Amino acid sequence: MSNETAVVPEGVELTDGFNLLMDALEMNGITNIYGLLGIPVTEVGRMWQARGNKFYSFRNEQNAGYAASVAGYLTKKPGVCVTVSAPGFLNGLTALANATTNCFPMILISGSSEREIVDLQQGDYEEMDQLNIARPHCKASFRINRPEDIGVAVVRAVRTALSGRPGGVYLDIPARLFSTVMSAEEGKKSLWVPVDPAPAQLPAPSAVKRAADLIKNAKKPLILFGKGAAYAQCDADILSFVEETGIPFTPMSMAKGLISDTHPQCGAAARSMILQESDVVVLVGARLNWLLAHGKGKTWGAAPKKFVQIDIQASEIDSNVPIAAPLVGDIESCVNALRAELKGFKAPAEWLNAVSEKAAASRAKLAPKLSTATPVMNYHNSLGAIRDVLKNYPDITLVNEGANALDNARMVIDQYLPRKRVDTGTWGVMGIGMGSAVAAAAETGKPVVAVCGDSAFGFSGMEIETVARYDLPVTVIIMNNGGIYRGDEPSPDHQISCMLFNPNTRYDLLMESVGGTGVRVTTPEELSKALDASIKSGKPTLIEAIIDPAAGVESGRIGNLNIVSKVGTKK
Ligand code: FYN
Ligand code: ADP
Ligand code: MG
Repeated sequence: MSNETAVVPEGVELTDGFNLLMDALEMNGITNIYGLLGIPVTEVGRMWQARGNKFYSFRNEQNAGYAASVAGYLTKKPGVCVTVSAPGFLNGLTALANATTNCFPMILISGSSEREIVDLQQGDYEEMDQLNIARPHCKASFRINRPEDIGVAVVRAVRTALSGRPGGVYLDIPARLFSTVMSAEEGKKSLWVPVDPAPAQLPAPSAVKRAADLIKNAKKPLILFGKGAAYAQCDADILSFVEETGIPFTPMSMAKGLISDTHPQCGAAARSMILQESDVVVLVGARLNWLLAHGKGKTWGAAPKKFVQIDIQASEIDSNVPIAAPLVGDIESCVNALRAELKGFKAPAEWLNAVSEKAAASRAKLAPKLSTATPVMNYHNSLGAIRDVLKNYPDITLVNEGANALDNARMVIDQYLPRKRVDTGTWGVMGIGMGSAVAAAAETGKPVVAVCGDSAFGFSGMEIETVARYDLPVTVIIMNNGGIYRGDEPSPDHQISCMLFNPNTRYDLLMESVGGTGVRVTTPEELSKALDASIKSGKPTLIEAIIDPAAGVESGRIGNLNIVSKVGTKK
């Protein structure tokens, strides 16, 4: 196949790779690009903005990529990240791999070196075989070599990112292609929009009957929603499924708010009890991975457990334990097929009552801790203050990362609406905070509150300049306990402990230095006041909440994963 581009006759109107790429993205409904410019993609940003579209320029490509992936999760259109070659591509690749793990649709577009140099390893500027390095970490990796192929490449990238299990796609564009010209008329003919890029996938009627029979015979059924159910955006169907059947439910962290945490059938505050005592568990867009103890062990109790699993990815079924009733298809089709088959079914009322009682007891036990004053704020009374303010703003997007800052906020802060909580996701990634906050503000147009541990914030902290530069309605709350996990680790002779930060760090002044508002608070009352004022202002604000260095536990609620030496330090 010739790699030569047809010679264009004199006087014919021309287009080029830059414009064809932007035409194709616009045709697919992309308006926001997240990225960091430089050789050879700088003009992409300028020309994208010249077309009246938004380009959000970051300080590190990893954060731009996190933003693009969250844009994909929130909009069901692929989030687009643009980077330079080699190091910029590698920074973006971390976010692309994370998007693929989280099942968020995202397209990473990186400039790259010319094939004739890379393939002979002749040492080009930022030379790297990006196409092949990306391939194992995303759904698909494509390279475009001719301008007339840009259309089909973008269509393939969009369809691959959105269809089936959503995920990341890499588009590799060798530098020269951007400025390669071709006839504008021929170029236009090479572009198209994919028809139904994320087609419904209906479950087999036999599978629906098998699942419904299992549920109808359950004494203690449970519905467990994952972020796949939140992503599906069939919220009314999901609520009807729960209320028609009377089955208690519990959400994984990013599915919180799919149905309000205050719903009478919500068993989130009775998590251990419902996982251990349920006899049939309906997984809806949730994987039985490490977050669910791989479906076995004491988390699930000793009694035999039967799983119904709704998932669009057939190979996810039986990934960890036997699934008694697989329902392979898209969540909307599967849930509605089940509803039809379960017409008239109601779960045993005594089971729902037992769940509600346990949940109410847990909430009542936690409540006083959320308002008990302490000499220095802890996670409970600081998050109690945040919760009470956010109760008044249900459509705010809460971004959450950290260890104790994550685990305690997930427990304390109720969510009322779908897709209003974005957090560390399946990998438990530190550093998703600022990119997620920028994307949530850009895509929803509504205020965002990011509750970050001081360690987690450090991974992407320079992006507060990005937040301030775009004057976004983002409030960053840093739970500053002075270290990773805790701030009171004893230091060895002549060193500062590897787990500590400078206790006098003034994160509030950092935000002021980049043009935002910085506030340092030491009490829940000050925190409430500053948070409410910030949300009302709609301006970029950082609130540094001073937290007791002795508060928190190593690794938060996943301390069971910690590894410690059995023999101690051998000098
Ligand atoms: C929950 N709970 C509550 C409430 N909500 N009690 C009172 N009121 C409310 N509103 C109870 C719940 O029933 C549990 O108690 C407990 O609080 C914790 O609830 P959670 O967080 O839902 O459950 P758990 O056990 O922590 O879930 C396991 C997990 C979770 C692995 C899914 O810890 C998680 O998502 N961790 C993410 C960790 C991570 O990614 N960290 C980032 C890297 S940290 P019991 O029912 O009594 O058990 C780097 O080191
Ligand atoms: P959580 O961590 O919240 O439990 P996971 O990310 O583990 O959620 O699981 C999400 C699952 O949802 C993935 O297995 C993915 O294949 C599936 N999924 C995503 N979107 C859909 C959809 N529209 N229909 C069906 N399954 C989906
Ligand atoms: Mg900390």
